[in-house]
Amino acid sequence: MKRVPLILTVAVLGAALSACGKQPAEPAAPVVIAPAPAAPMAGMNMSGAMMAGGTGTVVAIDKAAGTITLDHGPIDAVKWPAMTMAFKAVPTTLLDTVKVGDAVSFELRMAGSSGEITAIRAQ
Ligand SMILES: [Cu+2]
Repeated sequence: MKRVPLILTVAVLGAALSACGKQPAEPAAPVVIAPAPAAPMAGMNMSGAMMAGGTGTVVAIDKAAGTITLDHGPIDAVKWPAMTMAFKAVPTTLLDTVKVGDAVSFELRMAGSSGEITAIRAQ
């Protein structure tokens, strides 16, 4: 008679603990863009837009779309792994300053889940 409640208590406690333990395992958003005023992050400039710099290789330039596709290395400021992706270039005159195959360094102004290239130059 006395063991049943004890077993139930242990089972409930165990379930609660395992549910609790799953919390940190939930996938976090890979990139947090919205600047949190209470917790300024490294790389944020005075205007509130987050800037991030990186290096990579120009994979493609799309003048109609105004984008430069970069095979870029990790960007620590926004916790991005290395990847290949297209960025809008602002101003679009940046499209003419590099060519496919160039090893480049660049600056991004974070916008939404991506960013805009605000500066780029061949290394
Ligand atoms: Cu990327």
